[in-house]
Amino acid sequence: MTRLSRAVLPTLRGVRIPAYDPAGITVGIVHLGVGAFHRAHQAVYTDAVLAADPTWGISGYTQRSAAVRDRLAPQDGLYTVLERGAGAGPPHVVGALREIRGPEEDGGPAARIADPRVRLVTLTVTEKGYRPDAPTVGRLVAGLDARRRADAGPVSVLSCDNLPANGATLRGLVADRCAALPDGERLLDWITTSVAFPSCVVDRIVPATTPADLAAAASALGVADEGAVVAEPFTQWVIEDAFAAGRPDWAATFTADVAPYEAAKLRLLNATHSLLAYTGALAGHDTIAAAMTDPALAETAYRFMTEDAVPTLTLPPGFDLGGYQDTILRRFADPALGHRTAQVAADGSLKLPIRLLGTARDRLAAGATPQWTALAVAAWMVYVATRQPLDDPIAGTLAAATAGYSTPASLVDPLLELLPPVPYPAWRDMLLAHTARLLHDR
Ligand code: CS2
Repeated sequence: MTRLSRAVLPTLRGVRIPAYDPAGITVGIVHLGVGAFHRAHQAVYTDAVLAADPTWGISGYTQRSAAVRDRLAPQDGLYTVLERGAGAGPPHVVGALREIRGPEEDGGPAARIADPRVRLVTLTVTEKGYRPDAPTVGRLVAGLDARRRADAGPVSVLSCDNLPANGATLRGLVADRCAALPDGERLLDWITTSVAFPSCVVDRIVPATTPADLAAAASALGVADEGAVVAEPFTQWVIEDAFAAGRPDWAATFTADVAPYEAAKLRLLNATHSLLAYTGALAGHDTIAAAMTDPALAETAYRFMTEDAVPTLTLPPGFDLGGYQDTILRRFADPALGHRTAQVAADGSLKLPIRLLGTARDRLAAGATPQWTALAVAAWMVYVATRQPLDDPIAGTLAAATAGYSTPASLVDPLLELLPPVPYPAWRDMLLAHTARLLHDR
């Protein structure tokens, strides 16, 4: 079958194609981590501005394997976003990704970051990418150093991952890395005056692409697309408008402070997602939508949000909380996406502290009993003990900690040691009660 490429664009029918000639676009953004999420989120927002401003093309670097490059390079970087679920639009071919390279190809992203035409570096490297031993920050710092030496001017670095204060967090990691370098002080001075780290909140559910999705793309397009991604119709991006060298005119929400949006998204959407992933998987559900068909789990999700998470939030003025919660539950329940519980359950050791433990601490400090939060963490504990091999950067440590558990305490206590502290005796008691019940029900 013919492959998607610039040459076949004019022959495609019933498909949205770029409103510009991809060959006429120059690179203004370097992106680290060209996974499905980037391709269905930031690249789509950028695609929409390129007809009016062709200077914001994306140069993408994969962070681990070069598989995405191998799939996109023969297609001139083009790929399709297939929307699934209520309100889905037609297949959409995106042309924003103008270059795609493996992590260390041509010396890695440093030379590109040092190009004066580049004014923005964006990242989607997941929670794992911000671990102190992860290569991402080193690559970014090398790029910023190359840019300073080249006198290429100010630049912004925009983290698009699900972390609290993602901009400030990344700035802190960059500063730590600079402090460990021989010439780091000069570099840090330059970064302080020339590099902005705005925060942002990203939202779109993008499951891992399956062979069946690629087959669906081929039949929709009439040509093969090895880079297609599947996404829900919903998409949202709230961005702190604090850039150092301009930015694309994305159809996003720009605001002075993203913190209230970020807490709502992490503590309502992502936390409930994790709750459903672990409780759903333990109940034998393969997908989040299947878990939502179980009335007890759907009610758990609703009560977790309402009773535990919402009281901890300070919402932006005029924020429609009821609508936000309903939309989340509706998105999770849409059976068209096939988002796997195992995918959301991955990397729990990094996700739980961000999504659930803040809510636990805030509620316990207020004298409340965050039962549903405890259920989510207990379900993770039972999942860790019973679903080997785990997909988690500390899988080995988790397996060793839970090997040979025989009682709730022998499961809960070693795992509590591996999480940031929630220093309230009631917390451990709740976890013991929930794990006892979950182990009994298995
Ligand atoms: C999910 C997120 O995989 C996960 O952990 O909770 O990827 C979620 O789908 C997105 O944040 C939605 O915006």
